Amino acid sequence: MTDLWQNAMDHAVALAKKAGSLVRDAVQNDMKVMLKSSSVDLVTKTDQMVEQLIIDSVKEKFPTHSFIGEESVAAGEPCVLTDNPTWIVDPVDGTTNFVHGYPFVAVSIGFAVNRKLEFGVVYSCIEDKMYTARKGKGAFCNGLLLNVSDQKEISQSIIATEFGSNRDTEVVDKIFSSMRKILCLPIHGIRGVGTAATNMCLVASGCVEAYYEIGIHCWDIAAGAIIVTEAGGVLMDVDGGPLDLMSRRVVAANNKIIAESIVKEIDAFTPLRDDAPPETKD
Ligand code: LIP
Repeated sequence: MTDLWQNAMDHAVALAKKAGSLVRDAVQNDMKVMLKSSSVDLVTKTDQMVEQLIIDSVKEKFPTHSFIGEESVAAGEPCVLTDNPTWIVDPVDGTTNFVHGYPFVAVSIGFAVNRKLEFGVVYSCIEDKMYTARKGKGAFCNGLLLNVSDQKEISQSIIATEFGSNRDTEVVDKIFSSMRKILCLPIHGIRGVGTAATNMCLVASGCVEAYYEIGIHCWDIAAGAIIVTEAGGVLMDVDGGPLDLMSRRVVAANNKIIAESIVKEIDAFTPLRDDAPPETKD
């Protein structure tokens, strides 16, 4: 079994490289932008083409494995995590960045067995940074070992977050309220590069202490989650409970002290779960 997952991880790295080079080539050329859940939830031909390339290759090499992909789910495929080995894929994390030529775009491939993450691969393709982690084996960027920051003082920390793609004023008010409270703790600063996967890799790299967001999806965070824990970090829900990949809420931090300091300030809300029955989704 162990060798099989290593084989799958090697394949994920190769796929992420190939996908990343397609994404890099398409930046600023592929301007065919389409809309998904709202006028700010964007998708391009490249997202769809890259996801199809990954699915086809995974199906050929690992025909019994399951697949959850951002664009397949958008096209009506189920989003349910079972015990079966499952690839959880965001072909272009940071689609808005991609469309605008803002230079942070990642291919994110997480892999879970028995609903537990076994490995994660995030390729920040404009920067040419390949982040990888395998359960129990550490996290790496371009082959160099990653460690989270050892900072324990929230007042000495940088926190990453995003505004997401929900523009309901109630939701936007909560996002700003949380940010305001966290900023005024005070902390050194708030950052966000427009891709959840890359934000999580920055936590793993030790240059931001934590990342939190409500409204992300399992494909945005699956790979980054194991990269954070393998770099020594912690994951939790925004209410301080255990992370639930399908809940669309995440706190990833260098340690529990920093994670809990943030949790106290977040005005939590509960988006519709990724695995909610299709008839409950718009
Ligand atoms: C995006 C995330 C980003 C988040 C957006 C969106 P996409 O993923 O990575 O951090 O704020 O809501 O989910 O749609 O570019 O794959």
